[in-house]
Amino acid sequence: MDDKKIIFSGIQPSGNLTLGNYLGAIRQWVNLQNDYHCIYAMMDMHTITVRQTPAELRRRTLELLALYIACGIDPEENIFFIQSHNSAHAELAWVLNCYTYMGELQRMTQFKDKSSRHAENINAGLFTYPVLMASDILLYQTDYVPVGKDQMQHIEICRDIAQRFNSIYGDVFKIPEGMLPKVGANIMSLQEPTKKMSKSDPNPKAYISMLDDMNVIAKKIKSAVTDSEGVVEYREGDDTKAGINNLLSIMSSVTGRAIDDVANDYAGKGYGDFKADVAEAVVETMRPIRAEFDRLMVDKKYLTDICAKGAESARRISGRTLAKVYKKVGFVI
Ligand code: ATP
Ligand code: LTN
Repeated sequence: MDDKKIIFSGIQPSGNLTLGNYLGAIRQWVNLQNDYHCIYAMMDMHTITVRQTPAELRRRTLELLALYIACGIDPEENIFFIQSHNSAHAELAWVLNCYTYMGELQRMTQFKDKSSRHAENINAGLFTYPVLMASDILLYQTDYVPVGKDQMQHIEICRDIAQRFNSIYGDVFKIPEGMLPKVGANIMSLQEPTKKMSKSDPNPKAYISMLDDMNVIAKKIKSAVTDSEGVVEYREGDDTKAGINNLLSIMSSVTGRAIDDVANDYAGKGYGDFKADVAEAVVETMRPIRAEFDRLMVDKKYLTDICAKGAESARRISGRTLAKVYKKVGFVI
């Protein structure tokens, strides 16, 4: 083994990926592939914490893989697999459930948020979701977990669980660190810009799906909620500017230019000009990804072969950690 560090991350195939998922997560993965050993999963087991339509879940899982590849993550250089293809995740999650406190899980923002949105189905899986996520990460002796800001609380609890386990049994798990993008870590809803852009938002105008038609993308950006001040200026923490702050972050993130630089271009101009330019920049970023995605989706076998090969590597790497855990807790192996 060389001394490259290990990266692990994943996304739930719970809906069409949004611009938030792309700018907050996937795009930084593309830049990591040369310098790290990268493992990315389609997190189907997490997805069923909220009710899914089985045929859709199956379709979206492969679409997610096609999107990873279309965004520029090379399947020859990185490991891609479907979480449910490696039973070690469920096995380690059971063990770690016994090393996680109810009180810790009750504090999780995502749990509070999802249980209020799905009040009819507050299931135990939703509650222990962070434990499965900790298992995902810890099984691979991960160094860094590139995610958007909303997931940092889950990384923290993962570190706490790992440290607790290590303090009892010695150095079993590597303690992972979260990795945030410099811009784009927190893309907000286009309709309620104080809330994060989310692929499961019931209002499709609130998010840009990576599978939206180009004219739909442009329309959604042009109808994004802003304010009545008419000044294109970034004001951190000012909720009345949340819409413009968000569009500036998006523009800065897709063009690679500093936020202030972008804002300077619009001194004395109105929101109409600004929104039209943001729309064009986003459309031009999405267009080639969409074309590549359409091409990849035609060849299902290519995609399922990648999953099969990935699952084999994932099982091999994670098997070592799971065996060590079983031995430490006293299971006969
Ligand atoms: P859901 O609405 O189903 O909870 P989601 O859109 O929040 O889904 P996830 O699957 O939870 O998406 O997230 C996948 C990755 O994308 C994570 O790393 C997450 O931090 C990142 N991400 C999600 N939404 C945003 C956002 N609005 N801005 C930046 N990053 C985001
Ligand atoms: N909870 C994450 C998805 C996820 C994940 C992971 C991300 C599940 N397991 C392990 C990084 C590492 C989410 O909702 N974005």
